[in-house]
Amino acid sequence: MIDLLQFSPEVAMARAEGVAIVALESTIITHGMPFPQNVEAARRVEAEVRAHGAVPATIAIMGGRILIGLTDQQLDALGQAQDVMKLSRADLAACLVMGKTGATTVAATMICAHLAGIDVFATGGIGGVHRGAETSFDISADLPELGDTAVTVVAAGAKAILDLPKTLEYLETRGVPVIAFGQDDFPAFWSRSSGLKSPLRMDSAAEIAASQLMRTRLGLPGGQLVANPIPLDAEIARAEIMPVIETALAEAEAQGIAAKAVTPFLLQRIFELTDGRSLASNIALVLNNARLAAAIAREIVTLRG
Ligand code: PSU
Ligand code: MN
Repeated sequence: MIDLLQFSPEVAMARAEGVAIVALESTIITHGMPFPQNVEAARRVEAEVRAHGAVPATIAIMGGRILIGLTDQQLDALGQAQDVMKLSRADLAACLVMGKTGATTVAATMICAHLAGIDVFATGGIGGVHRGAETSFDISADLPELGDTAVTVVAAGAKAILDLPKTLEYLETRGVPVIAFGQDDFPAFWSRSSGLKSPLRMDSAAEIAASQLMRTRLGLPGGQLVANPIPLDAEIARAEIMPVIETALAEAEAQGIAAKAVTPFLLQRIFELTDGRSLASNIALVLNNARLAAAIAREIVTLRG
């Protein structure tokens, strides 16, 4: 395994010294934000993790190896690369064997983080059950991954491009704790509330860390979804974002966008339709998640002693 994983110098040192590490995904860089804002945002998120006492490990696939932590040059190259594969559980092995460049989604990042012994992962939004899933069968592989792989994922909930009630039902079926941080409602990415109550609520990083370790003690596989509401000053009102989402969804349907292409298509259209405003909010919420993830990772290090 160790020759499949390639640790950046910074992450290798953190491992040697027992410093808390926070995993970060790369699909958000290649398929979630345009260049050059994507690379700039990725750097800011890494800096935020460092500023809060942990070391960032951005994960991607290059040259047949799983990179755990990217150097500045690798991050820059990834942010501009064309034809990067979007990797979920289904494609990870194939990408490694073919020696292609791949960006990891939430599901694939969880798998790689777990292999690298990293317990906590920060991102923006997770994939979920798409609207119309009863006919399209489009359910993100992120959801079953949360049921299988013991990593705590900090996200700002899920976007309303998804069917949020069905997403919560699916997570419940797969035994995934969905924990809203500091409020009762499940957040909806740009909005602090989805109008749905979160199954669980916690108000401290220590409790979230302790519950991940308790699950391990109980012999329960799988991770936790921490749903961290976007900061108030970065929120986009529901009334403003919902029509944009409806337009993007209608366009996706009219153009026959399907499978892996759905989420990147919707993200790009929403970015365009809000004149880039959605991006500023997106960056603010990822930074917020990076801070909470760093705090949880530090608590886990303390609890493990
Ligand atoms: N949702 C977002 N932003 C994102 C993604 C989802 O709000 O960047 C990305 C993540 O990498 C997530 C992936 O894991 O899309 C889900 O893709 P799909 O729906 O095809 O499973
Ligand atoms: Mn899908």
